[in-house]
Amino acid sequence: MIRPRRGASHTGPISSRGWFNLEEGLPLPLMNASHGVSGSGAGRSRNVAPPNDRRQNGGRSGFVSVIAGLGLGLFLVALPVSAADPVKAELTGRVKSIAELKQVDPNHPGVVKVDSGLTNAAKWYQDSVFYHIWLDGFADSDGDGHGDLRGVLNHLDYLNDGKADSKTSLGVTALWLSPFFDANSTHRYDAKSYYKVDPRLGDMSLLKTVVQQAHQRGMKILFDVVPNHSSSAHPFFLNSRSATNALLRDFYVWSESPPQGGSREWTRTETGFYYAHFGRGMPDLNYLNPLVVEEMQNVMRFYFNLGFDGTRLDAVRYLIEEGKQTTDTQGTHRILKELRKTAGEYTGDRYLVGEAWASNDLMKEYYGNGDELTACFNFSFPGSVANSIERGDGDAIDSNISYFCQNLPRGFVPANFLVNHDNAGSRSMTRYNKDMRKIRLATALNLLEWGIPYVYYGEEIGMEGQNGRDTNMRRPLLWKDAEDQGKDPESLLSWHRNMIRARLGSAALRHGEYRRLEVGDHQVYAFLRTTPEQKVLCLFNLNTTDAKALRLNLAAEFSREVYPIVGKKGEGMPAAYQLSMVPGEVRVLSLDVEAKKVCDTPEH
Ligand SMILES: [Ca+2]
Ligand SMILES: [Ca+2]
Repeated sequence: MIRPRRGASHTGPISSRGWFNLEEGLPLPLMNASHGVSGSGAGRSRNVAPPNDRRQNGGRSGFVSVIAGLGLGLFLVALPVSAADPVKAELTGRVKSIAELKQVDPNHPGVVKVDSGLTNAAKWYQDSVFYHIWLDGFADSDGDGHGDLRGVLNHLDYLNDGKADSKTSLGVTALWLSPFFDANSTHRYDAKSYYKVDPRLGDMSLLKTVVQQAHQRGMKILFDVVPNHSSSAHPFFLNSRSATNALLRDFYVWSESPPQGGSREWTRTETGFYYAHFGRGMPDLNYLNPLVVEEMQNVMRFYFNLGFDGTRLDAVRYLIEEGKQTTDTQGTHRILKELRKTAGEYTGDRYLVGEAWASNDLMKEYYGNGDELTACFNFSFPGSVANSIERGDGDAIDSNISYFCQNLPRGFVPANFLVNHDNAGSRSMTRYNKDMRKIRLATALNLLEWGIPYVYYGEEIGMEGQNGRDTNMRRPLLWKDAEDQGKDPESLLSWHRNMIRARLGSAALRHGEYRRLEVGDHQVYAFLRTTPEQKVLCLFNLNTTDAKALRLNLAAEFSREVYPIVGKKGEGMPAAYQLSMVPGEVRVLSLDVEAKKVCDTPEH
C-alpha cells in the first residue's frame, strides 16, 4: 500500500492547514496552542502526539518511551511527560475480551481457537512459485466488469491443473489472493469486517471452496490483510469515534488536540482527532492496545483454520508510532513477532510475507532473528533486473541477491517479483518496450534466481501497464490472449510455464545456494545454484543484440559433462565446455545426468 501524496487526497478535502476536517469538509480555524493535550480526556486515548504537540511541548516536556507492564505482556507507551500536562498512561480498557467484539461487529466469530489438526510441510514456501491474483482484475464470472471468487475457481486449472508435466497449465504452486474482505474500495485494503467476504466477490463458503480446490491441485494459498488500519466504515471505528468513552475508543489512535501547522494524518471528528497514515478513510488501529493485537491474531487463526497456508501482510512498517517516528519502530517489530507466534501455533509452516517497502537495510530487519516475518518482498529486485538487462551487465542483479545472501538470517530468502499491484514498476511488456528478448530474460531471472519468485497476474501473457497509475496495473486479464498463447510453444506464456517447470524440477533451483560465476564475458551473467546433491548453472546473455561465444572453464565446478534443462534446439550436452549463445539467450545446465530438458531456447 502506498501512502497518498500530500495534497493528492483521494478521500476528501484537506484544509489549508493540511489536516482533515471530517465534519465540515472545510479548513479548520487555527486553534490556540494552549488547547494542547491537557484536559480530562487527554489520557484516554493513545499517545501519538500530533506534530504540533511535540513542537509545542518542546523543551518543557518532550516525549519519552516508557515501558509499562500493564499485566498484559510487554507494552510500549510513548507518552508526554510534563508537570503542566499530567497525562494518564492507562488505556480505557472497556472491552475486556475479544469475545465481546461480537457486540460491535455482527460478523465476528468470537474467540477462534487453533485447529491443531491442520498440518503443513516445513518451509514449503521455499519450494514454491507464487502467482499473485489481483481479485478485481483476474477473472470476472458474472460480467459486471470486476473479478470475483467464482472467476478464480473457474480458472484454477489455468494456474495448476494438478497434473504432473501438464502442457496446458502454468504450473504455479502457490497463490496470493489480494484482500477479499467486505470493503468500500476495489482494492479492499479498507476492511469493514475481517470476517465477511465482500459480496461483490462471493461469500465465505465460496472462499472455502477456492481454498480446497487450490489445495486439491497442489497449490498453497495466502490471504492478504493490512494490519495497520481498517476502513473508517468498520463498526469498530464507528463505535470508537462515537464518544470519548466509547467501548472501542482505544482500538484507534485519538488525540483531543489538533495538529498545529497541519498534518494530513490527523482528521477531526466531533469527538476528537484520529490518526490515519493512509488517508482518513483508513484510520490506524492502536497496536498499543493488546486487544487489537489479539484481534489480529484472531483474524489470522480464522483464515488459517479455513485452510490458508499463510498471509501477505500489507504496509507492515506502520503499526506503531513512537514520538516523531511513524515507521519501522521497535514497537512495530515487537507486534510482528507476536503475529509470527500465531503462525507458529500451527504444525508445519504458516508463511508470513510482508510488504516492508523500504531500503534493503530497513527491509531485512523485518526478518528479525528469523522470528519475525518469514519473508519480505524484495522491492529493489525489479529495478536491479532492469538495470542489468538495460546495461547488459549482471552486476546490479548480483549485488541485489548477494546483499540478501549475506544479510538475512540463515535459511531465509527474499520474495522476488517484477511487478505488483502498486507502483513498484511498470509491467514488463511496458518497461521493456515490447522487446521480447528482454522480457524473457527478466522472466527467467525472476523464476531462476535465489529467493521465492512471485508472478503478477497477466505478466505471463505480456499485458501492458504503465507505472504511475494504480488502474494501469489492475486491468482485467485478457483471457483470449491467455487461450491463444497457451497453444503456442513459443509464446511468453509457454516461456513462463517452462521456466516454472525448470525451477520446480530441480531442488537446486528451488532452494539451492547462490554463487555468481565469472565466465570470461561480463555481458553473460552466470550463477550456480547448489544443494549438497545438485549443481545447476544458469547463464544469461544480457546482450540482447549480439551473440556470444563462450569457452567456459567448468572443470572446477563440474567434473563431468553438463546436461541442458533449458538449451539449444536439438542439442544434447554442450561439447568441450564451449557454448555459443544467441542474443538474450538463457541456458540452464545441470550436472545431473537425469536432468530433463524442459525446453529449447525460443527462436527470437
Ligand atoms: Ca464479477
Ligand atoms: Ca499505525
